[in-house]
Amino acid sequence: MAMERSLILFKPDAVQRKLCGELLSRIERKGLKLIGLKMLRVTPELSQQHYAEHVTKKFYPLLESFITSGPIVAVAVEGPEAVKVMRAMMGSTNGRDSAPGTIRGDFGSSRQMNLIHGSDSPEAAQRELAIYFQPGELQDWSPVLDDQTTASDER
Ligand code: IDP
Ligand code: MG
Repeated sequence: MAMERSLILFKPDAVQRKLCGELLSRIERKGLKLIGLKMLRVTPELSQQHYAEHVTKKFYPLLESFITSGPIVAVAVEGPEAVKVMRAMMGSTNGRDSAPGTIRGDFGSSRQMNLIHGSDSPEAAQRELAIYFQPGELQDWSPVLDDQTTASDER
């Protein structure tokens, strides 16, 4: 099974609404391993780097102004198929379309202010993790409960 990493951001709306604990708790309870965590303020330059694929889109100016509007929390997670697992937990982009039970489905109704970012592929995760974390800021550790939560062929 592919052990993957993903870059997760709790966006400024999640910080403002004091939902960081709730979101982190969902990630931990799902069984994903936290390997990096920090609070920071996204600059316009960082936003353009992160959202390179969206910079030329019509909605980008609004997105940049939103993502730079306040502090965010960056989380690096690791686990079997972590990218897919996180995207499923997040729900679809627009909170109005996201299924109940997902983060975006449970806590929001906006297409832009949708609380959380998660890498959409292992390749994107690698690129995005390098933007937000120095290699030395990611922790290599083995959860002692692994043998209670995952079979040996899933690790
Ligand atoms: P994703 O976060 O689900 O991967 P993307 O399409 O990659 O969605 O868009 C990145 C972010 O840009 C979204 O999470 C959302 O905050 C914002 N966004 C996406 N589409 C729109 C739009 O049409 N209008 C305004 N903001 C948008
Ligand atoms: Mg995306």
